[in-house]
Amino acid sequence: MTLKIEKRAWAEPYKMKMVELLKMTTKAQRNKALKEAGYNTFLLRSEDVYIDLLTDSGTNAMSDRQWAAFMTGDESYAGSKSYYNMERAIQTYYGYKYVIPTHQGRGAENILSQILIKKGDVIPGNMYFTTTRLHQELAGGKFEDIIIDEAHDALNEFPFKGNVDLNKLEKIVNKYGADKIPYVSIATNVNMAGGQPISMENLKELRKYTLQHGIRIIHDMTRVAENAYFIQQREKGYLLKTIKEIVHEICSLTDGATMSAKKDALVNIGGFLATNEWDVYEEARNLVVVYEGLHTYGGLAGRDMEAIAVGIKESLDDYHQKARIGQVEYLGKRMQEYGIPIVKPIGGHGIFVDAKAFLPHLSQDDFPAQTLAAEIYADSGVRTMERGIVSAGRNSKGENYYPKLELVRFTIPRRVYTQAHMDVVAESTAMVYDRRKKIKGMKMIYEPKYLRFFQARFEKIK
Ligand code: PM9
Repeated sequence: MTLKIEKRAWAEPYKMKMVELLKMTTKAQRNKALKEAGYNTFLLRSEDVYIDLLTDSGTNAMSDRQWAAFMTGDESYAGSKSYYNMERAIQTYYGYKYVIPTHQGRGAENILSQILIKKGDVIPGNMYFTTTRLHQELAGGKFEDIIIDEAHDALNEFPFKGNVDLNKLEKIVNKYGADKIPYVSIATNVNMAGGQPISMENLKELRKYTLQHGIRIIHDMTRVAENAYFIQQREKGYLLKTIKEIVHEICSLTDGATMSAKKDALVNIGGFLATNEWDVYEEARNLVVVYEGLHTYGGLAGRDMEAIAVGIKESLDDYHQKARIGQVEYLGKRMQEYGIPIVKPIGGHGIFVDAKAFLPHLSQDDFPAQTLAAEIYADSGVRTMERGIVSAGRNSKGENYYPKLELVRFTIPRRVYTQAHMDVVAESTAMVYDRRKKIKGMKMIYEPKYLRFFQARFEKIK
């Protein structure tokens, strides 16, 4: 009786009932596919991909209970009972009063931005997100980053890099006036910072400040349960609280939300807008019919709304989040064993490799993260995504943004891959790291007008 194990292993709270077979490719096939895709991993055909870590968006495996709920979907055009089931889940678990379904997160962002933002308004937020900022800009607003400085430093180990710097917010309020700020945009588990959480303490301080100035907080709750897991594990006083309780508390500190249910809520499509304000709801109910569909389906089938209702509940299970984030940590630690530079602390939905540190001989104009994502695909068929200068796009004057973080995101879909898959990913990245000095950059040869990272094309620098 002398065996002592410091930290017992995590494992998935499910087993497999069905598997999806994958095509294995040769290096020559992958090089051809890459060239045809203009060296943009978004333009690859998924059948040419072995392990797909492009995104955790809509790529989750649904549970047997979600598939069973799918069969109960009520496909009535109006007043579907599936809508009411989804509405009840959102009201019960998140606590928001009014709910508008949308086909995915950006559908909710579009409607909300049109309702709340006027030309000349300013929207402070804890780091930009691509679609969110674009909708704010299209509605006539301007995004201002108020995340703490630590978030822009890949190596800083601060446990809550999603926090807001209240001094930065105060400067913006003083400069523009509170009446020019329709809301502060707060993401839980900040995607572009590397899946980094905001603390409850910081959110409470922000709530206090915004109440004093009559400013709303709109919550991008796409990965709220992952944020809650970090609060439970890292913040004083939360270890004995459940993820369900923490999520409810987070939402209670905000006035409304947009959500891409394709992430935390464990479905393949769907989203919603939620608000506690009747007037905003009333406007959204009017606008949703223009862009999405009637306010009781918003572009979704009844079966999708049933799956979301069940997925929300499953996402709040403590064992689920422990295994989910356990897997992300496992990949991060494997990469660290090989000395690969990654964003620290390890975040919630993936590992973010620091492309500037990986390829220090490339300038940001040589697209180091884009280049690295292409190299990793060529090595092993593992698909990742650029989160750097290409994703950041251009400002209103047409100049490139130069984000401090130039990252490749290895995003892990929920309940899809095994630990052995993670080993393959780590080894492949290590092989590319080993020959990093020989890697040359790329130039952009086609740039679309909006969200260029999705469709831009590149060529290797000879
Ligand atoms: N995020 C992601 O891969 C999918 C599209 S962008 C590559 O991370 C946040 C924080 C997101 C997000 C999507 C959306 C938009 C809003 N907020 O994709 O429209 O991470 O459902 O959601 C993606 P939809």
